[in-house]
Amino acid sequence: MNSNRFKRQLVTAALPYANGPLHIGHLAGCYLPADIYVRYLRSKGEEVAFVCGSDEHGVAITIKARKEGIEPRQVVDRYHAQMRDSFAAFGIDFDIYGRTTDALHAETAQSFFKTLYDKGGFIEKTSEQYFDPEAQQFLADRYITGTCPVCSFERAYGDQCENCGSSLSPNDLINPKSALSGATPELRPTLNWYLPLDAMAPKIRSYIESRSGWKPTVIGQCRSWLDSGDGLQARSMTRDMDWGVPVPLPEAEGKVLYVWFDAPIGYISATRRLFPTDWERWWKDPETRLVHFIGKDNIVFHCIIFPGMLMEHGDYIVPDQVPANEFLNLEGDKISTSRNWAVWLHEYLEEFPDNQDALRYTLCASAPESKDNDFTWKDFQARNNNELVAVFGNFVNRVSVLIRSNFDGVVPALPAHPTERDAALFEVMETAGVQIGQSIEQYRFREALSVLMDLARAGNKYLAEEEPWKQLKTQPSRAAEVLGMGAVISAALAQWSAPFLPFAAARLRQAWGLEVWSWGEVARRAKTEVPGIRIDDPGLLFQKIDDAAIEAQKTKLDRRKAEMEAATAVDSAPSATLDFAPPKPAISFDDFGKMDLRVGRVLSAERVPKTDKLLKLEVDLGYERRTVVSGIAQHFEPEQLVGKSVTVLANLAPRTIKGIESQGMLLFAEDASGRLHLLEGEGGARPGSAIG
Ligand code: B3M
Ligand code: ZN
Repeated sequence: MNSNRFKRQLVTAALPYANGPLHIGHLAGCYLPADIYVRYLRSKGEEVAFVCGSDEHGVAITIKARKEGIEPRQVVDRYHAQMRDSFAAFGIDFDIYGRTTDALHAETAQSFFKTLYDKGGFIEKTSEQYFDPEAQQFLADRYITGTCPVCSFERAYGDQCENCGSSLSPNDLINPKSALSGATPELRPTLNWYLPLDAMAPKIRSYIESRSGWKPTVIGQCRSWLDSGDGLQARSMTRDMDWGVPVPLPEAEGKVLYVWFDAPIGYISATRRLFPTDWERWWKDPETRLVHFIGKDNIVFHCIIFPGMLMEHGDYIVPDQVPANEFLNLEGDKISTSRNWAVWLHEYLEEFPDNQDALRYTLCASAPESKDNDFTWKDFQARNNNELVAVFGNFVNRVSVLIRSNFDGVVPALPAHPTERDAALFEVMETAGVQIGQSIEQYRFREALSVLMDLARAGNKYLAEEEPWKQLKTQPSRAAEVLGMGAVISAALAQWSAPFLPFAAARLRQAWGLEVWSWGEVARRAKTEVPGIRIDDPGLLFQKIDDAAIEAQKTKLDRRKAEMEAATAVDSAPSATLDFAPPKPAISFDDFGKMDLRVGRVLSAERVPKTDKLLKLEVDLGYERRTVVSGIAQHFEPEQLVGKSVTVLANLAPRTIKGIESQGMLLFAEDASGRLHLLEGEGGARPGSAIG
């Protein structure tokens, strides 16, 4: 791998969708390794920019908004702020954390699109897409539900069946329905702009084959895309949607850029925000190395589609490295936002305050670098207690305490005549710095971290063999030398641990009054500059985590699992075989708040003459009486209702039915066969009680 031909590095981490909080899988998948890489490069004095931001477009956002009955804008504002804060709290040190709803982003993405368009880089194609005649809009795949052709699950989505995992297209669904209105969607023709990936395949293939230093998992996925049955297919870069960057063509009214077209351009627009005047050298100078940290589900977009777009455009450099990670599981199960199976970063911060390094450490030590890996709370505790506390923390603490209590806090001089053991320890230190750096440059962060810990281990072993606490009485001059050695190793650890454990490293450096040293100079400067300095107490660098804290986390997960199972049992048992009315579109809280729902008691009920369906009821609302006409005569005998409590929509505008003014509406539960039922338990509430 030849990195010398580059002058600077532009490092990106995938833009997370702003539709939910961040969890440990995000951190382990790309943000932590990217941060370690960047911190290391900075400490070498390299010119580097670290760019990220929120991905605020796409169906992921509109679905979330619909679920909550709020606007997409509110969703992205909320989660953008939350994600930005979580990243900052964990020390993920971006130079910029932008957002794709930034106006500068729209301009950047539109102009990129326009350049490709003017070059004839798109194919215009009319295709038949599902359209919701009630909601009057085209439907994204996710907005179409129906029966899975593979497993017959009745609530499969147009892009995927969550029951059997098959990936689907909306046309595969049996009995498709719009999730917006429940209507049966119709196919209607619509014009979209396609990137001809099929025609671009040879160029993309030679790009992939000319990469060096890529992980086998990444290259493997790329080849399987290129070699799959029909090879690469043209892919539409526009969508019939109203949330996104508008397609900058007059004939494309009501269409936006495909989120996977605009999101990677988010890296470019964020760089423009960061360096308004000279952003181009980061994107257009072949001496810039572009490195994308991502998770494995984003490989095709970063290794095939985005490079294809960049090559087609012509002015840009292409990604040089795409160190994608595999997935992190949690306690043996796939992390899942919808099933709430995750360790959320904002919750961790509350439950383990000031202990971000412990999580950074565990996630790096067991990062899914070459295969999926599992996070367990037990492992987290063991790594924290047996490695961070018992090895790293213990070593530094012993050196620090002994120097402060016996040498007035002044680091003693190094041995004038080093023993073999002294020399061997320094040897370990010198090679550690080189090895950690090499491993990081090859994106082997676990290996880098274990070399760092081996240095702390070597320090501990040295202390155990020399026993300076005994030498202080028997041979004080040797004790001084040993502690001088220990202080030098501690200072090196303070510098080299910074990419991994930035909080502890900063605390130690501060207490000892050490500046940040350039990576390659650490060993030399530690030896020459540390003896003679006065050190303060850094306090305990790491805190022990007790069994109770771990048990509490496991209990929380168990509880969530039970809740999840209960929910799916209710969901799938009878419901899967029954045909419920389709869910209605979300309403806002304000809409809900306008409804005046009350408990009413039926005082009398009688049939409305010459009708089959209508009953006329007198209902006591506590504060007044109402006459209500209700179409329930086929479900209840009038006398069956007298004395019963019912739910009344009390502020529905009066309507005259068969000459009777109906002053409200009664609500009942309807089962799958269409029969109405009184809600059990309504009997307890006083008439007039508000429901809500
Ligand atoms: N937001 C997908 C994801 O969060 C997408 C990444 C965009 S990177 C340009 O997994
Ligand atoms: Zn299925």
